[in-house]
Amino acid sequence: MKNLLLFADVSGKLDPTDYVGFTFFVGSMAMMAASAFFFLSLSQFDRKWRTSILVSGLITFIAAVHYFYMRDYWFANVESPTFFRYVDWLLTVPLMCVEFYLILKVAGAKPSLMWKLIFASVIMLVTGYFGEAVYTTGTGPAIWGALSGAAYFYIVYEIWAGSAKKLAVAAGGDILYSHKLLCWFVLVGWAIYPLGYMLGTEGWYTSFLGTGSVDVVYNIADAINKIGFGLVIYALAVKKQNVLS
Ligand SMILES: *C/C=C(C)/C=C/C=C(C)/C=C/C1=C(C)CCCC1(C)C
Repeated sequence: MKNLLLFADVSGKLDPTDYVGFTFFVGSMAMMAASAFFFLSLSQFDRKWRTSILVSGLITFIAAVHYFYMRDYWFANVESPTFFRYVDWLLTVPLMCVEFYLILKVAGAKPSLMWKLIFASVIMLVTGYFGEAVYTTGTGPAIWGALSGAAYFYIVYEIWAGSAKKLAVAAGGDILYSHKLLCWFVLVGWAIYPLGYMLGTEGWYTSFLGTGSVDVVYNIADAINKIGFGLVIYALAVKKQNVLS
């Protein structure tokens, strides 16, 4: 029962200084609320935009379910739920890549663009998992983190300057504007994760921040990126729809 109590540590006591538990709790609520918002707004969009909004809702919904698990895991073990974390990312980050493709489809984006981004995101996350959960000693975290970072920079390059950028410029107007916003999310919002990774790597900064600090960073980043990303898509769909009606 004790892991059903809010902010309870292993002994079952309420702990108001458990910031990790608190951000897991708030995170799960925020993801649920965002999912309800996106799903309930679906019917007001025409078919062209419905898929994008649906994907926004799926991203926050998948995250919400994982947050419920991660929150319980944290309260039961007072340990980072790294495995659930990466399963969540492995499902939601590729969906964020799909969002880029969906909004650029009007400019002629081909599925190959989507697969390129998805492939790079999977490499980024699998190598990141190796560095965070498998090869956690010696040079392991640095090497796997660097590989993960290379895949991350590839995504950044592709959307900021590569073929995705060209399609966005060709589409112009609201699409270009929203694409730019999503690019900023990837450049700034996603950059929070490697910082969390470094904070969580044993022997780097854990001595002065303690265990769990990595989860606070990841939880804040997830809320910004998943919900913010979805809202950019939502705002774009609303703008486009008004133009049509
Ligand atoms: C909703 C979840 C999102 C947007 C997660 C994004 C995760 C990353 C951009 C993670 C990147 C990493 C690196 C670039 C290097 C270190 C290892 C990672 C996996 C933390």
